[in-house]
Amino acid sequence: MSKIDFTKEYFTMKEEEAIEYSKTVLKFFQEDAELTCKEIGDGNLNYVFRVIDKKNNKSVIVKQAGPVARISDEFKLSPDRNRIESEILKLQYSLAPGLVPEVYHYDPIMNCCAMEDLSDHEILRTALLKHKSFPLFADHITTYMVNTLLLTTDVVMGHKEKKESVKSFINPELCEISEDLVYTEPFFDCPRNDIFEATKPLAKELLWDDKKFILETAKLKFEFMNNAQSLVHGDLHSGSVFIKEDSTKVIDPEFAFYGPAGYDVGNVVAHLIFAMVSGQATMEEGAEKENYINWTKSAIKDVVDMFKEKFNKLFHEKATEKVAKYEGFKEYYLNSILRDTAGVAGLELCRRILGLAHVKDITSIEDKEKRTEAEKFCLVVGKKLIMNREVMLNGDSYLELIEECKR
Ligand code: SR1
Ligand code: MG
Repeated sequence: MSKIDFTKEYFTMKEEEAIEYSKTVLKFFQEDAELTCKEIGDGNLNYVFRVIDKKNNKSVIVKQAGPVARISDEFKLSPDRNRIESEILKLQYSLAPGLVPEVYHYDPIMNCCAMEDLSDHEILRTALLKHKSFPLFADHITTYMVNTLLLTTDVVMGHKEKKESVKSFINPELCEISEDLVYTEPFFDCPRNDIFEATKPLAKELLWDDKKFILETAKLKFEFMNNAQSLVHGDLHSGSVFIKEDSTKVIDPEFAFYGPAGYDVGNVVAHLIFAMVSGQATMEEGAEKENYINWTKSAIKDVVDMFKEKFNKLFHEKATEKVAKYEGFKEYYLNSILRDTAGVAGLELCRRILGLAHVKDITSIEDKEKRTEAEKFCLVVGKKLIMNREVMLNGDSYLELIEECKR
């Protein structure tokens, strides 16, 4: 019997309590286990405990949602997001086998879940900061995206069942964060923005003062809020991916909701662009740099092209909706996802430079001039992607746009 009562009232756990929880509630370990625990969360919102039994070589992850975000207690968030995350992980585990960790347990009182420990993997962003490349990443992540996105649309699902799913994954608080931090605040001089001093004049001249551009960000915001197309991950950046050479696992879908499928694809593309920009700014000239930059570019191209190819195939195999099979519909539908992909990639590139939540790829560039140059490049590429989103229909169009922005 535990001295701590985990069944009555929610409280935020410390490492010792996570050990006790794993023993008495999860009953995950053997009697003779020698347990240690470390809080390893490095995201903006939650607490992540890794509990290890060295003696029997077993481990588990306990992830708990706190009542406020770690990045700032301005964000008061319902810990129910942990339910959304657990349910979605379970659903995605069946839609995209092998590409999502296994969830063992969800606890609606402690607002935590227990899942497979992936400590033989590494967070993709951390690996990219060490300039490691992953030739299978584009293949894995496009399988994950096509399966989780297309199989949750009205093209495939029964429409009543899909509407039930939309209801159960309604996620207003986390969506509000994205509506504010991705779609609104970066595009005016908002007090909550966190802008590198040398970048601010360009933000004003290139983005804030351009009314045509600002209008496009508004259109994209309404697309995000009103297009309940697919069950999206909602925060698919390189910190939400665990990776090793031959395996990719997508974690952290707490921002998930029914939104535009291109939201996920655009995030993946944007964070590969951040990795490329970071490598350009920080690596010494030579073969290692050339290989790494070439890999980031091929990954950008492959993500778009493989997504298209697999989407077309799965659509053909799984579409159930009669009208979705009319000639020309698949092309129309896929092109609208590609348009959203480019728009979201552009927004993400701008918001991680100007808004509240940054990315290490850029903030770890120590040389001030190089960081300013990198930030400006992201803004220029971001704006172009948003303004040209209708014609960003294949991987090469991304590489061409990136090259144009270098000139
Ligand atoms: C208050 S949360 C800030 C950011 O962290 C998350 O990972 C999302 O990207 C969010 O926008
Ligand atoms: Mg996260």
